[in-house]
Amino acid sequence: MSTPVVDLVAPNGAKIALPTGLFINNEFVKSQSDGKIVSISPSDESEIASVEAAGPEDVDRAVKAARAALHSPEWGGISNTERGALIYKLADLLEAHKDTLATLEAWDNGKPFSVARDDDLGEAIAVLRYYAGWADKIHGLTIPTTPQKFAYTLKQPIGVCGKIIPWNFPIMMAVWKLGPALACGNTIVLKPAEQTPISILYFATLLQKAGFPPGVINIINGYGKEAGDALVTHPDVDKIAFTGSTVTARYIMKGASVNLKALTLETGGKSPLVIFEDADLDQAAKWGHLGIMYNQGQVCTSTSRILVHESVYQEYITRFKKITLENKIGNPFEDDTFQGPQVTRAQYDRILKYIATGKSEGAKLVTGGNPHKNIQGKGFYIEPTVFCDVKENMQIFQEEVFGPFVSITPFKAEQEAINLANGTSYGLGAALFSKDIERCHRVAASLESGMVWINSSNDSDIRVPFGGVKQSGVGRELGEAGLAAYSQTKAVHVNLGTLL
Ligand code: TXE
Repeated sequence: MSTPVVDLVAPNGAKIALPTGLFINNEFVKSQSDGKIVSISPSDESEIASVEAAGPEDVDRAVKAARAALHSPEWGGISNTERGALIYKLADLLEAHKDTLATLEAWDNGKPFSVARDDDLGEAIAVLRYYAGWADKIHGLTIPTTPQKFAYTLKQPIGVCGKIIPWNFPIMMAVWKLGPALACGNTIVLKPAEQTPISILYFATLLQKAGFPPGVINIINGYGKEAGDALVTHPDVDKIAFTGSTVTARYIMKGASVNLKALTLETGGKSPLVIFEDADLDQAAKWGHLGIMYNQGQVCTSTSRILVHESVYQEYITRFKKITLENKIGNPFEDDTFQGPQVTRAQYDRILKYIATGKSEGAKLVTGGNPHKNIQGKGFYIEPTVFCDVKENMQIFQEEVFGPFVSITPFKAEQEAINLANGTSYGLGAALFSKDIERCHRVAASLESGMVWINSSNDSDIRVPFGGVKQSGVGRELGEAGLAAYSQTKAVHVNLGTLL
């Protein structure tokens, strides 16, 4: 049964016709379990729209559609170049509909509209074009063995890929996972986060327009414990790619064991930023601020622990605080807003709890530490919060807060800084500032993380692998490495003359 399209008028005046159904087989359909998700604006806590939420029967329907599409003549039977052309087409459509997608993103996520349009959508478009270009450059090898044998490998799709994404970059996370999977010829069932269900529905209309055959990409909004769990444990899903919390990743690993699914997991972090005594302090303060406060602090790679050499410690704190106080907190649709509200009340409450923990653990509050009062007195706004004198054994040093919240800790020597940087269960990103090139490379090699930024922070690039070590994840996304997660290698042995 088809589902209603709602006519929305966004806070910036944009009029948007939004489908509300589950997107299965290129149609918007009703949930068989009658599930619903109500999307809430974090800026003023008003209701935006009610959309369908999938139950296990809907997940099964979407998986069947993806399975049927996998070897269909329209998808499995076309050339890699044609698949690339479809992905290019999708990128062009995203570009043409950038403002609408950014409006929906800012509305239910709370991020500034300009960030959604220029950064999230800009990157999503670039990722699609990057992987579209790869589509017909993925190939196996011939392998010399003996004169009696010809051996070669084929790169084949993994199959039906379940994708579970978070709410901090809804469209961008979807595209990070769709781009390489499509380039390798897989089919997809994507479950967005329940906190941000609307931009992805508009995105689904573009999949129809781009001309992807039915069943190749299915998008089912739903709750983690229902739709997410049903996808993870479904026996006909070949792979799960997940971005979210480490706790959920553990459930996923267990659930996926039912049929030994392939896994890519990108989880949390508590990434360090180390500032040595010879650093350019001005640069270190600017990058350090952006590295944690960008996107309301809701970035898995945020450099949320700043470690500063004692000789420049006070000066660094002064400069960091100054930048923090200069940035505007407020309405995501105002041009000069740097920080919008946190995504949900749950995240807002969680951050306030960590602020209370920081105070009770004896860390020194430099600035912030309270809800931010906006004009209407509504919305999930928090003052950017800086704690200094944070000790390694404190909870706020060890646990991911995922908000505009940073801890600053002094150190005396290089090895102490490395030990502190490596002193958590996470290993996603790390950054360091120094003018000593030898030290930069030495320390980069010693940091337990999947990525290191030297003299910057969170300066990732779609052509470079992204992912973590330790409890920050399994596998890599982006770049050529991101393709490895979406094809499997088949070895073919051809007997050229050994008679039995
Ligand atoms: O994450 P969840 P939440 C971290 C961050 C944040 C915390 C909690 O610290 O404060 O996680 O956020 C789906 N089976 N990150 O609760 O639960 C869920 O529906 C299958 C870091 O939002 O991990 C959503 O689609 N799926 C992070 C996705 O998992 C399940 C981004 C993420 O939700 C499931 C987000 C289940 N049992 C949060 N339970 C990053 N790495 O960028 C939930 N889900």
